[in-house]
Amino acid sequence: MLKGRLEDDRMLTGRGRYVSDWHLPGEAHACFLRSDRAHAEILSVDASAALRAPGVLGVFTGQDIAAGGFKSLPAALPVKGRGGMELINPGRPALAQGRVRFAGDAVAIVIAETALAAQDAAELVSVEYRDLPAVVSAAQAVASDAPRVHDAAPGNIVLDYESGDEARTRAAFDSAARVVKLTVDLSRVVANPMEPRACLAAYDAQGGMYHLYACTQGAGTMRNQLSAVLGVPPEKIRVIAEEVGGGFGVRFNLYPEYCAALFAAKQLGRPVKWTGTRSEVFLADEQARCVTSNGELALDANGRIIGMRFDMLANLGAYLAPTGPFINTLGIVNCLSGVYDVQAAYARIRLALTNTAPMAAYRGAGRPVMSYALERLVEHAAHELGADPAEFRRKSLIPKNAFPYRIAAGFEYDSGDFPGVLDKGLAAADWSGFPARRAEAARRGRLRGRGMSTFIEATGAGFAPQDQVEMRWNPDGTLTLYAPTHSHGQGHETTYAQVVGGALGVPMESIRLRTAGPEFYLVGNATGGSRSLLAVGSVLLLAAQEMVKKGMALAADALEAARADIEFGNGRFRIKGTDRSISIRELAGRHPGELDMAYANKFGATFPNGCHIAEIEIEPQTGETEIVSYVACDDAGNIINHQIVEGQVQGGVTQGAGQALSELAVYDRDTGQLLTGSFMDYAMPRAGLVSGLKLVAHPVPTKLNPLGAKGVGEAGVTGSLPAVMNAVVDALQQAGVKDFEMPATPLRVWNALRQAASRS
Ligand code: MCN
Repeated sequence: MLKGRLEDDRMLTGRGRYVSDWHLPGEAHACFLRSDRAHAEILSVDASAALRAPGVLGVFTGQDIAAGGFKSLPAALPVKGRGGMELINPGRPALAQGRVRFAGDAVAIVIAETALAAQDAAELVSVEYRDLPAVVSAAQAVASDAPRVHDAAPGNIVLDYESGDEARTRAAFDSAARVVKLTVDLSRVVANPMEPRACLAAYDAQGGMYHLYACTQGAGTMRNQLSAVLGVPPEKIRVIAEEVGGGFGVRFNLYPEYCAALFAAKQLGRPVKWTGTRSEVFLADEQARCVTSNGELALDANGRIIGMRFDMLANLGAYLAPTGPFINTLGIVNCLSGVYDVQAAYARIRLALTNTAPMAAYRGAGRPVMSYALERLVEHAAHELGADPAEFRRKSLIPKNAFPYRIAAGFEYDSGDFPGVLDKGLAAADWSGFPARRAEAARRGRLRGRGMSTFIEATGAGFAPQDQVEMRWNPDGTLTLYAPTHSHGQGHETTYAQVVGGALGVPMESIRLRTAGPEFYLVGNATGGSRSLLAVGSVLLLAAQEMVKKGMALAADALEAARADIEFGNGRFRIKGTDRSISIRELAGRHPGELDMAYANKFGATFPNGCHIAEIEIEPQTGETEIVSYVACDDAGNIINHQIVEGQVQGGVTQGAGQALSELAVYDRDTGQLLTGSFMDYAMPRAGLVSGLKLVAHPVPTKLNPLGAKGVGEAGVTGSLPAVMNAVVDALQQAGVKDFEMPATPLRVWNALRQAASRS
C-alpha cells in the first residue's frame, strides 16, 4: 500500500513550479484592460497617455491583432443540428474588435517593465463606448425582442440540436398511462482553480517558434488550437507547463489572453508574462452549466419508464469557447437515457448566446447536465407516484445481461451491473433505516431529507486521432515517461508509474512522468473527460509490454542464449529454468536508446456509473443545510490506485455538493455586471461540507481497454448534483415547499420555508 503519491513530496515542500513561477531573461509584464460594461460598441481607444507612462513598452488592441493576421479562436462541432443546421461560430478575436460583449471582455493588452507599471498604465487607456442593451440569461436571449449578441446569430441561437428518436418517443408518450414533468435549472458556476490563469509568452524570431508557458490540461490540444489562431503549424509552437494549480475543465481550452500575449511578445521582441488575478478568474475564465431543462417522463400502468424527453436551453455566453458547443450537445446526450432501459428517448438542446463570460467544460462537461435533468425528474416521478425511489428506479434499469446496450442517442454502453450497484449503494446507506432517522431528526426540530441518483456518464472519446507516448531510459537507470495528458491534481505521476512499473518490474519511484516541456511534440489528447488512465494509461501499458518484447532479443544476446529460451518476470530477463538473468534496467544501460519506446494507440469512451445516496438535515430556524451522510457506490472498472480514486470521488462529490448548496454566479439582469465577482459573494464549498462520506466500489471491468478501467475523475460530481438536490427537495417537501431550485443557501431555504408556512 502506497503511503502517498509520488508528486506529494515536491508539492508539499513548496518545490512545485506553477505557471507564474516561470521566468525568462528580459521578460516584460502584461495587464489586460477589460470592458467595464456588458455590451457596447467600441468607438475609439486612445492609448497615448498609457504609452507615455513610465516603463510602458506597448499597448495593443483588437485592431492590431486583426492587422497582425491572428485569426479567431476555433470552435467546432462534428455534428449538425435539427434539419441539418450548421453551428454558427461568430468568432472570437484575441482582443475585442468593434464591440465588447461581456463585462470582462479584454479590450487591450498593456506591456510594461513591471506588472504594476502595466496595471497603472492600463488605467490611462481611454476607451469611448456606445452602450448597447445586454442579455444575460438564455431565456432573455431567445425572446423575440432581444438584442443580438452577434449579428451572425439571429435570435441569439447558434445551434438548435436534437438527439434520440423523436417519433418513437412521441408514440411512447401517446400510449403512456401517466406523464410526469419537471423543469430544473442547473445553475451557473465559476470553477475557481487554486492558481489563477497565467502565461509567459515568447517568440523566437530566428526559428519562427512560439513558446507559451500556460495553465494547460494538455500541451497537444493547446498547440492545435493555437495553430488555428497563429496560422502556423503546431510544430512551430511549444506549450510548456509543469505544475498547474487545478484544471477542472476550465484549463482545457486556449484563451484569448494567451494569444494576445504571444502577439505582444512577437511585436516587442521580448517575452511577455501575465499573472491574472482572482477577479479575472471570475470575470473571464470560462464558466459552466447554466442549462434549463424541461423534462417529461412517460410511465406505463406498472410505473415503468417507457419514454423520456427533454427540451433544454443552454447559455453559451458571449463567444463560443472552443469546446462549448461540443459539451452542451454531445457531452449531454452521450448518456441521454441514463441507466434506464428506454429506447423512446429524445432531447432537443438550443444553444444561446448572451452577454456573459463564455461557457465550456467544468468537471463532468455536459454529463452532469444530463444526470441532473434526468435524476431530478426520476426522483420527482417516484414521489408523485408515492413509490420508493429505489424500487421505482429498479423497475426500469438496464438488466445486467443486456450489454452491449445502444441508447437512442446512438452511444453504446459496453458493460455494467446497475442493479448490483444499486443494491450495494442501498445496503451501505442503510436505506430501510431512513424513516427512523427522519423521525429522530424531527424530534430535534430538524427536517431530514434523502435523495439518490443512479447515474451513468461517458468518459471522453478524445478529439486527437491517437495518443502518443514515449519512454526513455536515462543514464542513471531511471525511466522517463512522456504522455500527452497533463496532471494537475489527478496523480498521474503515481498511477502511470504504477502501470509501467508493474509491467516492467521496476520500482515506480524510478519512473518520472513528463507531460509538457520545451522538448515536447507528442500528439494526443489533453486531460479531460476522465480518460487519462483508461486511454493514455492503457497506451503506456502496451508500450511497456512492447519494450519487454524488444528486450528479448537483446537479453538473448547478453545471456548468450536462444531468444526462445528467454522469459521475463519481476524486471528480469532470464534463461528459462536457470538462475542466469539480466535486469531490464541493466540491459537498457548497456544499449543506450535501444530499449526506448515510442508508441501510439487510441482507446475510446467507457461508461462509469454509480448509485449515490445523500441524506441532509435542514435547520428550519436558520435555513442551514447539512449533509449528514453520503454514500457513493461507483463502478470505475478495475482500479489502479484506490487512494487516488477515493480522492477523486471525494473531490467530485464535494464539487457537486458545492454547486447544490452554495455556489452561484449571478449577472445583474439590467446592467449585465457580474454580481458575484469575489469569494465574498461567491461561496466555495469547504472541506467539511460532505461529512460522513462512505465510498463503496462495485467494479465491472470493461473490455474496451487493456486495463479494464473506466474513468473516475468526474463520477463524483455527476452523481452528487442530483443526489444532494433530491435530498434537499425531499426535506423541503415535508414542510410544504413545492418548487425549489439550487443553490440551497440558508437564505433561499429559509425563504422557501417561510413562504410555505405563510401559504398553509
Ligand atoms: N484511476 C484509477 N483507476 C481507475 C480510474 C482512475 O486508479 N479505474 C486514477 C487515474 O490513474 C488518475 C485518477 O484516478 O490518477 C483520475 O483518473 P481519470 O478518471 O482517468 O481522470 P483524468 O486523470 O483524466 O482526470 C480528469 C478529470 C477531469 S475531466 C476533471 S475536470 C478533473 C478531475 O479529473 N479535474 C481535477 N479531477 C481533478 N482533480 C484535481 N485535484 N484537480 C482537477 O483539476
